[in-house]
Amino acid sequence: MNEMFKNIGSIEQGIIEKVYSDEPITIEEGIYLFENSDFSFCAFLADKIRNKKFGKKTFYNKNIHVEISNRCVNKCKFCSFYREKGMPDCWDLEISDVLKILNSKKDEKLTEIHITGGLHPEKFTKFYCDLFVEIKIHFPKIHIKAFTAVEIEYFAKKDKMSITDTLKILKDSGLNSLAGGGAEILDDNIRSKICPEKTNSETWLNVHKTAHNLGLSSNCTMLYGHIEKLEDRILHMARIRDLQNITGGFNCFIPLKYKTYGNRLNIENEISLMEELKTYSIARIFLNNIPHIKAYWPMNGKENAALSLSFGVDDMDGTISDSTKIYSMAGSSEQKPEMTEPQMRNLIESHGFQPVERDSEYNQLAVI
Ligand code: V47
Repeated sequence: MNEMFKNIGSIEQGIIEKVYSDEPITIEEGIYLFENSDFSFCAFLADKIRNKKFGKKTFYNKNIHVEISNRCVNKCKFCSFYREKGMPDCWDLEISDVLKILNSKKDEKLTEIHITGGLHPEKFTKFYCDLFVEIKIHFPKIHIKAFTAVEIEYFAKKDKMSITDTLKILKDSGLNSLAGGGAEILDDNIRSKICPEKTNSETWLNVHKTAHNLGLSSNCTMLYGHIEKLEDRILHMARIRDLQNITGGFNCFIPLKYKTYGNRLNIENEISLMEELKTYSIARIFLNNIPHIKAYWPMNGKENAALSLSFGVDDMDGTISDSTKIYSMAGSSEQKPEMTEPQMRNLIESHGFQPVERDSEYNQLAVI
């Protein structure tokens, strides 16, 4: 046991013992970390876990995020992104537009396209199948990570299909994995206040379970720093940890700090950087069965994302290629989110870590 922890209480002792022997901490211990533990205690343990798993390695990929449309039938109160048809900043890409974007980035040798958007009132599953088929015809090697559980449920309802069949036909058309959004906080009371029309918690989990059973891996997120209590963050992570124990299909967990600009949730202040870093640390400690913790830099900024590498984070998402607007429209400091590969590597190195290019399933592509 580390000398540093000689004079601490018995709850902390119990947590340390579990962390050192790779055992999950309990929900009560997780809540205790948020409510009672020092920032430095959480940071120390999260860094220990990160170091044991990956040393200084920090993963990134060469990717592009394409938001195919910002039309959406849901009106989530935290969302700054959706627009009605005809509004000046409403967009609606066609398949040819997506191919044009990919062609314009040919020199960047992208390995992944991340596709999401709103719940489009007029498009059906077939449109997205055709999109995937066309992408794979022109870019056969690119990994298609697309859609959240919320979109999958919407497509299934629109086309009167089961979740399983919807996922199967998308997979047969080229879908390789699911994105982690739409989880928000997996508590239906909180959801009724911040996103009343959205997929409920059980369905969100069930879509991921079904995807994992079909051989599609996925990510998971947590939108925090709004009306939820600290314990809700742990209860959210516990539901994810439980599903991961069954399927093992989640690749990474992405905490997304609520951004206040341009939406209707009416919360004045964003949580502090300290709280953000403590949340990353506790996620790393609590989610002992999720391989990676990702800092999504278009949301919290390059420097803060790089700082989080010392607080349990080991993944920086990717180079992004300036095509995502969810966070610039919500007031992020990154108004044109794009990094070249050398810039990404420099950022990671300048914080004392070792950049490692990965593919979408976290296989290492190159190490220097
Ligand atoms: O589901 C929306 C969140 C998510 C705001 O899977 C907001 O690799 C903060 O899920 N403040 C979409 N957050 C983005 C997402 C994502 C991003 C990067 C990588 C991956 C992945 C997934 O963004 C939404 C919602 O939880 N969000 N509005 C806001 N104002």
